Amino acid sequence: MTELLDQLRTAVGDAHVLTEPADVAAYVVDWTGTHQGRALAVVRPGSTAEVAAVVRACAESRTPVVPQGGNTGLVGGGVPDASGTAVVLSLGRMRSVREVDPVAGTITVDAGVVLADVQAAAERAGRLFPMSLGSEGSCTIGGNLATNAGGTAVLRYGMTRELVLGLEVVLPDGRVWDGLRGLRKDNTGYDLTQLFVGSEGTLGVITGAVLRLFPATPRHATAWVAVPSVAAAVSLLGTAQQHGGVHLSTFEIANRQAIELVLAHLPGAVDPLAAPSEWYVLVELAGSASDEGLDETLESLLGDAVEAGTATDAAIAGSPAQRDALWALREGISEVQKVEGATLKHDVTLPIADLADWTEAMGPRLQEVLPGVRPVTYGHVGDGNLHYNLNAPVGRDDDLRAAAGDLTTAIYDAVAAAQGSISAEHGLGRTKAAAAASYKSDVEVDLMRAVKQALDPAGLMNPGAVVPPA
Ligand code: FAD
Ligand code: 2HG
Ligand code: ZN
Repeated sequence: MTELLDQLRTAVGDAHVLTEPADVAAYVVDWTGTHQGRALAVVRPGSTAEVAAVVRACAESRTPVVPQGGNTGLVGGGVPDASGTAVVLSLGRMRSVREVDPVAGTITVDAGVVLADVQAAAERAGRLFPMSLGSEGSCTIGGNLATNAGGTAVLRYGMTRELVLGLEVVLPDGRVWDGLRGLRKDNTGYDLTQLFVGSEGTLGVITGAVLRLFPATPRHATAWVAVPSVAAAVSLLGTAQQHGGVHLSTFEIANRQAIELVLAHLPGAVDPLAAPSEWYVLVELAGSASDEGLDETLESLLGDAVEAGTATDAAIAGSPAQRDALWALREGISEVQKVEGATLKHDVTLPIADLADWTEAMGPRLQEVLPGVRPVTYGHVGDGNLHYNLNAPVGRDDDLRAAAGDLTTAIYDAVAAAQGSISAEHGLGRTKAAAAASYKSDVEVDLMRAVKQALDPAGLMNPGAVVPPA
C-alpha cells in the first residue's frame, strides 16, 4: 500500500493525498449520515491527466475507486464501504468552465464545477442552464451526470441526461475517452454518453462535459397554492399545463406535515396563507424578457382552479424576495427533516394518474406497520415523482429504525404494483442496489451486470453500488 500511496502522491502532489482521519472524515460519511465508511486515502487530482494516472495506479494494484463530487448524494453511492480498502477520488479541484458558446447553446465544464457555478456562467453569457436542485450550492455537475439528477425544472427541461451532449471519461483501466463533442446529431453507433449518465461512478470517472444551454428566463410568476388533496393537485397540473403552455416550469407538491417541519425548523420561514391546508403546490411560470403576460396567466389559472375547487387559496409572489420565500418553503424540506430526527427516504415515481389513489392507500397501510409514523410527502408531482419520506412518531426515532425494513417493503411493493419505480432521481447507490434485484426484471439485472463486466471486468469502480449483488 505504501507503494500505491507513493504513486498517488507522485501523480497529484503530496498535498492532495489525504490520509489523516481528520482530513478524510468529511469524505467518508454521506449527507444523510447513514453511510459511514473508511478509506485508504482521499485523492484530489487537478486535471483529467491526473485522474487517469490515479485510476491507472489503482487498477494496477487492484484498489477500488469511489468517485466523489460534492458528496450530496442521498443513496450512499459517493462514499466507500467500511473495509477501508478503497480510494476516494474527489473531483473537487476540477472546477474550470472550459468554454461557453451561446450561439451553439453549449457550455463545456470540468466535472467538479458546482452546479450553481454552471448556472452562473450560463447567466453571464445571457443563457440558462436550467437544472435546479436544493443542493445546487455544493453538488457538482459530475455528480449530477453520474446520478442523472432531476430536480424542480424537469417538467420543462428534462432530467440531466437530456441536458448533456458529450462527455470526457476516465475508464476503469485509466484510458481517457474523449467524447466532448457538442453535436446535436451523432448517430455513430451505441450512445456512450448516455451509458455513463446515471452510472453512479460504477463505469468510469466523468472528468468533463458539454452541456446544453437555453434562452434566459428572467421573468417569473410564482404562487404557493393550497389544494385539498393529491387528486386536486393532479387536476390543477392539467389546468396549469393548459394555461401555462411552454412557460410552466415548476409544479411541486408538499403535504402539511412537511410545511410544519419547515415552519418549525427553518429560520425566518412564514406560512404565506391564513389557514392550514392538507396539501400545497408551488407553481411557477418562467419566460423571456418579452413574455409580459405571465402574472395574468397565473392569476387566470388560479381563478379557474378556485372555481373548480382544485385550489382553496393562493399566495402570489409580488417581488423577488417573496418568490425566494415561497421557494424556501419547498427547498428547505430535506434539511428540516434531518433536523427533526430519524428519516426514511423513498424517492418513487408513479404513473401520474395513480398518484392520488396510491397516496390515499399508503397512509393507513403504514400506520398498521408503525402507528404514529409521519409521512413527509413532497416532490415533483409534475413528473409523477414523490419523495414519500417518513419521520418517526414524535420522540421515537428508534422505532422508525426498527420498522424501517417493513415500511420500505410496504412502500416499494405498492410502487411495483402500480408499475412505478423505486428510484425516480436519486439513483440506487449502496442504499438500493440490493432492492433493485427484487424490483427490476431478471433480464434488466442481467443486462446491468453484463455492461458492468464489459467496462469494469475487475469490478474496481465503486464496488457495491448500483449493480445488484449476485
Ligand atoms: P456525490 O454525492 O459526490 O456522488 C453521487 C454519485 O455519483 C456517487 O455514486 C458517486 O460515486 C458518483 N460520482 C460523483 N461524481 C462523479 C464523477 N465525476 N464521475 C463518476 N461518478 C461520479 N437529487 C435530485 O435528483 N433531485 C433533487 O431535487 C435533489 N435535491 C437535493 C437536495 C438536497 C438538500 C440534497 C442534500 C440532495 C439533493 N439531491 C437531489 C441529491 C444530490 O444532490 C444529487 O444526486 C447530485 O446529483 C449529487 O451530486 P454530487 O456532486 O454531490 O455527487
Ligand atoms: C428534493 O426534491 C430532493 O427536495 C431531496 O430530491 C429529497 O431529501 C429528499 O428526500
Ligand atoms: Zn427531488
